[in-house]
Amino acid sequence: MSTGAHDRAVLVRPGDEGGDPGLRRETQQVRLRELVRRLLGADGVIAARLRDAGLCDADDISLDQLHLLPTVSKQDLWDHYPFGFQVDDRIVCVHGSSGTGGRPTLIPYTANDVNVWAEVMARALGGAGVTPKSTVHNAYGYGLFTGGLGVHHGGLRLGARVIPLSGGMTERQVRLVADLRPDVLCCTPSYAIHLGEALRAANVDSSFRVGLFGAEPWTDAMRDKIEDLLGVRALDIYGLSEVIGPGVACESLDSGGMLNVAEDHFLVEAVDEDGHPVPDGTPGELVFTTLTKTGMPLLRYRSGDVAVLAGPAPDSARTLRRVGKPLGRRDDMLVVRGVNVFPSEVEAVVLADGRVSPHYLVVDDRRVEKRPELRVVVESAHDVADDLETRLKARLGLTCAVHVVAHGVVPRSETGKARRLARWSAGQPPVPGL
Ligand code: DLL
Repeated sequence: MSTGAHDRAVLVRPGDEGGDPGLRRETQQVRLRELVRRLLGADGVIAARLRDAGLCDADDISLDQLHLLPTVSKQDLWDHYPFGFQVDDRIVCVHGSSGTGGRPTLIPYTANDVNVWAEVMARALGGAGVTPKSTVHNAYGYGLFTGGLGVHHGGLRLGARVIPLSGGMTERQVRLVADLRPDVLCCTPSYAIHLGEALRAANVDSSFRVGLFGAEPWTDAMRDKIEDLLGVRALDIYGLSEVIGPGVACESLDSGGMLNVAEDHFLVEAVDEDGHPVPDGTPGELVFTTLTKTGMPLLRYRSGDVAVLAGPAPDSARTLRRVGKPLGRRDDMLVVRGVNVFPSEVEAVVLADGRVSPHYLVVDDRRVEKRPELRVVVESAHDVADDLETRLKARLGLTCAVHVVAHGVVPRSETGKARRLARWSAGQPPVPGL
């Protein structure tokens, strides 16, 4: 009898995930007009912008002209905090992200929105080979953060057995891995490492076959570390609360290292800094339109996340457009002595070295204004500094200072998103001994 996750991707909704792209485009067109009709009817912030742009009738809009319509930014959501973008009062729950600078973003969901969310998350899990026989160890935080409940809704929709661990209390998590032998792990990539190390320390074998890791940027080098530590297939899952939460895009076992976008619900574009579309394969900021959401639907939301777009995976039953592993947020991109660097590019170099642990910190040292330095703190028992500096210089075109510290010095986070970047302009170093 087979139990748990399959080693092949399951199509949960063949007509939606595997349907003819031409037909899907027709559906998107219909849904786009319905969305614009809803927005104009609600007469809110987006309606005012549409009218200013000369669009007063939803029937006048076509997919080809989408890129000409006004966008919405995170600043707009803050300016109209808490619910200025809500257009339907049948709200059943609220989620959000803690955000930077202490400014939260709150997202109201209708029952329809929760239904869409469960649907796209069930598809994401199915693509990872999760079946109704699977046991899902869900260590994403439950709460306002969308990770925990998003996976939960999707797991239930699929009929899998979800264990709602939430974040933290790692000892108890280790205990339940030993007792329940879950085959699917869902958590941030940094917590996957933390849990894997805790399992090893406790002499508990990993029972996981597949994992869906996201909520923070991570590289293929990190993937190798996680796969090695936990014996899993490690897949990337992406999403943002403004759009729905996890499930906007997710790798499947057969998606060739990129993430399938649930584009029948979330239309995706990639644009340059001036908002102009970039061709497939060129990194751009992802812009999302929530075609089917009703509580707080967004037209052309600028996510701040940078990634490439591509067509469907050649050998997959899925016919969805794909997005590459997100490189990072536009506002996390460092400009050091004129060179643009995403912390994830540093990760790719650092973790490719087998002598370095997966715990590292990129420090943007601005103490001397005229001479910014990029410092990279790594944990290793070896003197890897010279090698890494040479490789970082080759990859980034930038001289970095690598500092090797002992195991355990770089701060870990048991809950929430990993902090990979520290900005240092004065005072104490972000890590002792720097
Ligand atoms: O992080 C939703 C989520 C939960 C996604 C669980 C995946 C798994 P927020 O807290 O609103 O929502 O944060 C959204 O996190 O704009 C990205 O900058 C970043 N992010 C999310 N997933 C990835 C990923 C959730 N796979 C913000 N790779 C987004 C890189 C990611 N960055």
